[in-house]
Amino acid sequence: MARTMRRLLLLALLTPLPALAHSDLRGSQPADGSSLAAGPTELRLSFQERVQLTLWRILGPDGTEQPFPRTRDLAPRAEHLARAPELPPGEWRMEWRAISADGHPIGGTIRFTVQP
Ligand SMILES: [Cu+2]
Repeated sequence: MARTMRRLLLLALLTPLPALAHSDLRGSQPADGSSLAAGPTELRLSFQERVQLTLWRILGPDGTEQPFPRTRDLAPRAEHLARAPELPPGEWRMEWRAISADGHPIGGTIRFTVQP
């Protein structure tokens, strides 16, 4: 019994804590679920730690990608900025993928609406 308890304790000590795991998205511009009176001028992804973005794109209502200029510097950083392309009214999706500070792949989708 004592041996089992010791084993469980050891297992608990060796199991990594999720809180120390990967860096999550802290916020974005546009914000997820937001409804904008006009198209955004700037795009931003903010993370808890520095991450290396491997994908960042905007998809329109019909699923086509709306290209926007990215910096050539792909260094890991906590804040990723870009000048927004012209986004006509409709429902948009901003997709991103990154390598988090702990080396794990992370990703997400931000949905927002540009009002007519
Ligand atoms: Cu992780």
